[in-house]
This record gives sequence, structure tokens and C-alpha cells, in this order.
Amino acid sequence: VFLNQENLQEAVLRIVNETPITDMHTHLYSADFQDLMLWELDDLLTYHYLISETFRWLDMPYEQFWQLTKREQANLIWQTLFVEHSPISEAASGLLTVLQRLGLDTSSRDLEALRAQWAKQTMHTHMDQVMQTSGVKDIVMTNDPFDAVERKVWLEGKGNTDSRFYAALRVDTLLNDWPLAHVELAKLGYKVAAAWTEDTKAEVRRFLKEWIVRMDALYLAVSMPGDFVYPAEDHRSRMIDEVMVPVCQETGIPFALMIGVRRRVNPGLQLAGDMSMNSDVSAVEALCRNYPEQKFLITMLARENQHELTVLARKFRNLMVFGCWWFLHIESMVEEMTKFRIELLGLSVIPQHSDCRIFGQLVYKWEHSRNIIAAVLLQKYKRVAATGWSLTEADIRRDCHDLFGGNFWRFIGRPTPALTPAL
Ligand code: HDL
Ligand code: ZN
Repeated sequence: VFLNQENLQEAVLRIVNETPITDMHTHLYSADFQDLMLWELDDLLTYHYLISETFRWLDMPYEQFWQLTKREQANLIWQTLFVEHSPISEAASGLLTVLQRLGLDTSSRDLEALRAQWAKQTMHTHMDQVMQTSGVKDIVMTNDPFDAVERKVWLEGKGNTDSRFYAALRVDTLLNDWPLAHVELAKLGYKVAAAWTEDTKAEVRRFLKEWIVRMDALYLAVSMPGDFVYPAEDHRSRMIDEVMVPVCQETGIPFALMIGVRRRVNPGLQLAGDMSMNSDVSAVEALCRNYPEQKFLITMLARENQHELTVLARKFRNLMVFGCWWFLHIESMVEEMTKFRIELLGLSVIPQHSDCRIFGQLVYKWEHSRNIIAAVLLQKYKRVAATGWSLTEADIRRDCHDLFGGNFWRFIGRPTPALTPAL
């Protein structure tokens, strides 16, 4: 079917909405990880994005909030952000999108009634319905071997039973908290010491390789503070140069760096207390130039870094820019970033990931993002079609396949997982 100015809009919206998604960075877990797998309504309400927004209306001391039960916290968040004020922030309206798409009665503001409706689901029916509704087919987790609860599941060989889930090996502790890391590694039986000796480096490499194999990790991941500079005469640069990159080269996996967080600027908010900060893109440039054979997945947290990072991706084909991360996962930033990324990189980018922590969030984070990405694509296809270029549905299907998963699987050097036939 050849497309023209008239039928282009319908075709783009339809194809974007039916393209299966690989969500390449989330904090979701398969049911294998039991309590780490969050999906309840009170989990959605106590999402740390909503906690920080709620505190802006409260005089309550932080400690008093943290002493409440999860249900009491959820009640307070509902009362504050949904009843006493309109739920129009990204995270608040997102929760309503989830309720609506799962068929709950969003016209009632009665949280008890919503909880009763929610309780009709089981975790498994919920997972199936959320993946069906959101169009997410493959979910990449964030897997931290320094987390005792998670480590236990992997060591029992139970981490990989759900083929919809994939692992990413998270190494923040090794890079950002070496004093803790070497003590933990020693407890796990690795012959490491605080001193950066050849034996210590070899043991950290052994630790990483064992976990990459155990998890079948798709990539190595770290979240870096905004003051990350590279190269530098510091632990991070030594760990990157002498351990992380060699291991990624040997195992053939990308290194994902998520740069620009300033942790716990307000400790009272706990997980909700992190801030973004302007970071040094030249660190990414140095990594990509020093290691032309190493693939880097990069996302940054400050809006101010986005355009420069996108231009850098024009210079280094081993740099794959991904997602609108955290405080950038809002309509205005997703639109702004997606436009200049496509204007500069065409279709060689991973436009979005969800960063979900609670399973149902897949529904809103992807519905909101698909709508924005579709609108940007439509504008760009219209401009191309206006030149007389012949566009077909197959072209758009191919392009959307690349954006919503194909680019990721190709970049990590694996085939895009086959679409499991609809049961
Ligand atoms: O470090 C990260 O992976 C961040 O995404 C943090 O987990 C952050 O708390 C978050 O959930 N952002 O969406
Ligand atoms: Zn994350």
C-alpha cells in the first residue's frame, strides 16, 4: 500500500501501536524473584515519583511517613495527589491510565472500591494483561548480585525461568562503592583486597564473568553520578579500563552507562531523594574513542546534556543513545528529545525505555511514549512524502521494528526474539 498525505496518519498510528516492544531498561522482576516482583495497587501508589510529589503538600516529618504501613502511605498519597488536587502530573495521570486500561472504574475516587476491583486479578493474570495491553514483549531487568535477596534466587538457578524476562548485570557497587564492594566480594569467596593489585583485578573480572554467564546478562549496567569524569586518576577509571571493558570485550556484551544522578540530595526522601545534575559528555567521548570495538549504551539525566550527546552519537557508531530517563520521562522532554534525536540520527536510536518499578506502569509509560513517538514520526514521514518519496506500510513497519526493539537486539549482537505465536 503506497501512503500519501491522507492515509499516512492512520497508518503511522496503527503501526506504532501494533509494534511489539523490547523494554531494555526496567526495575521489574519475573515471578521467580517473589517479593521483588511488585504489581499491587498500593505499590503503584507508593512509587517514589509519587512520594516526592506528595511531600510537597505535607508538613509531616519524613520519619513519620516512613513509619506508616504501605497501605497507610498509599492512602495518604491518594488523598493528597488524587483527591485534594487533580492528578495531572506525569506519574499521577499515568496511574489513572493504568487503572483505565485495566478496566477499573476511574470515575470513582473511592480507593477502597478500586482496591476491591484490583483484587480480582492474580499476579499472573495481571502480568499477561499488562503485557498484552502495553504491547511489551521483552523486558530487561536490572540485576544486582550485591543484593542478597536477588543473589539467592540466581544461586538457586531460578533466575531465568520466564522467557519474557532478560537480565542486565548492574555494577554500581563495584564502581561507586569500592570499600563496600571488596568486603562483599571477599565474603563471597573472591580473593580481593582494598588494594588495586593484579590479583584483585583478576578476581573482580572472574566475579563479573561468572555472573554474566549465570544471568546470561545482555549488557553490563551502571548508574554514574554527574561528577563522573573519564579518564581520571581514580578508582572508577581503573575499574573501567582494567576490569569492565576487558570483561565486556571478552564476553561480547555492551557497557551501559546512565550518567547524571546526584544520590540522596535529600536523605529524608530515601529513594525519592535523588537529583539530576549536568554531566561531562566528554567522558562518553573518551570511552567511545578509546574503545572503538566496545559498544556503549548511554543515557544521561540532565536535559542540558541531551543535544550534545546526540551529536556525539553522530561521531561514534559504537555509541547507542537510549531512552528519556527518569526526570526526562515526561511528555515535554520525550517530545523534544525524540524530535532532535530523529532529526540528527534518523532511525539509529533507541528512543525509549520505561524504567518501570511496578509491573502495571508498563501500560502508561509505553502508551504515553508511543503516542509522542508516533506524532514525531508522522511529522517526519509527511515531510518525506511531500518530496514525492514513495512510502509504504512495509517501510514504516520496518522503521518501527527498529526503534522499538530491533536496534537494541542488533546493537547487542543477538537476533530479535521471535514473536511467540499468539496462543
Ligand atoms: O539508577 C537507575 O537505574 C534509576 O532509574 C533509578 O532506579 C531511579 O530511582 C528510577 O527509578 N528512575 O526511574
Ligand atoms: Zn533505572
